[in-house]
Amino acid sequence: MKKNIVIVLLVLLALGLVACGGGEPETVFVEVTRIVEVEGESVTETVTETVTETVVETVTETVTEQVAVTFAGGGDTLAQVQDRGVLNCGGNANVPGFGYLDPDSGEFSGFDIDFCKAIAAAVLGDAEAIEVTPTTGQSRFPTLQSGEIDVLIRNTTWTSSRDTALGFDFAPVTFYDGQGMMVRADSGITSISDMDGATVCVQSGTTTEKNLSDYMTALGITYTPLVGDDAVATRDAYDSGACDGFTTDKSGLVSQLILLSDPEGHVILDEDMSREPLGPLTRHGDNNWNDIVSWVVQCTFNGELLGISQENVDSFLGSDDPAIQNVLGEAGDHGTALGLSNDFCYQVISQVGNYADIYNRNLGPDTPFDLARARNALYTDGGVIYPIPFR
Ligand SMILES: N[C@@H](CCC(=O)N[C@@H](CS)C(=O)NCC(=O)O)C(=O)O
Repeated sequence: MKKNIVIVLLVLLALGLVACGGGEPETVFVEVTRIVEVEGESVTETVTETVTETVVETVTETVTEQVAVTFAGGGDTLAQVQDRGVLNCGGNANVPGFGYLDPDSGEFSGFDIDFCKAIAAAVLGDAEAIEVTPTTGQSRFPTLQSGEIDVLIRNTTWTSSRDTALGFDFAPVTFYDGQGMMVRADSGITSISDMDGATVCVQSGTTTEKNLSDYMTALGITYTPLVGDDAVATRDAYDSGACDGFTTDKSGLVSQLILLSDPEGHVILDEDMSREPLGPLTRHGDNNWNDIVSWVVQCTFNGELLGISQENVDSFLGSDDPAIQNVLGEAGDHGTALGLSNDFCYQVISQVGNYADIYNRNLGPDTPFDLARARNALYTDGGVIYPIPFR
């Protein structure tokens, strides 16, 4: 029987949010609107934690609720971080290569975690002065809104609603991604158009859910979503055979693949179902803090372009090249303009590395992922990473 479920989550910040520029935390109301369209057979759909409804015929229903969220406002995040002596990053615990909590060591590692370390190196002079709060697709935005973390760096797609209504500002994209589909190698599925009637495992609170619906609708095929609350639940459902396909960002699929019980038995289809520009984000209301996060990312890009790596950075000190002097803080006031020391980018590169160092350490040929740079190569190598000049 034909069944389509489309869940659209619109989060609109109510009055008062725009006025949040000060340092004092305040409570605002977030209006959550979910539109559920169900066609066909009887379906029981949990719309929120507290609302369960049974739908027998085709309906379009809007459930609106007011959720109290403490919005930390803008404030002076730099001063707070420096007073605290620790950078609070929102991260991911379940995506090896990007953000992963090793259950044995209790340590976080990955590409996104390294950008958290890079900010700590720039702001505190110590890449290890970080505290990572693991977040799921659902929990990440309230965690940033409430001020529990200073920055969210966790495979999060830059979208217009997150950049506006949700009250965030993005820093430059650190990883250009696209949504993909994983299937069993022996399934005979070679493209998503072969998946009519399939069950697809997908995680809640993500761009992934909506993209899946849009993509399947455009192909004119039906499917049943099996929605997991976090990466582990979603992966486990697929691994147990409950779904024919598993969809998320391709970076996430590459990462989850190595955690399946039989990694060899699965393939990621070539198709890109969406654009997923992933990057760090900060709260509205603190432009300087967003500039700091942005210029830490730009520092890693510029380092790669100029050939300044973690290994050789000291050999560039005292260079005659103005571009290198500006990046390393030997010319210009690029650090003090941000409230940092002028050598902040030297600290980033020497303690954490340039973009290529970070990419290769976590995702490169010597890792289980061996992810080609592709779009994430510098523009000089055919990619779209285009460093903004320190000038
Ligand atoms: N980039 C997408 C998807 C991000 C996402 O949350 N992906 C999942 C699947 S890989 C994840 O990271 N889950 C980790 C967790 O819930 O622990 C977005 O920003 O909505």
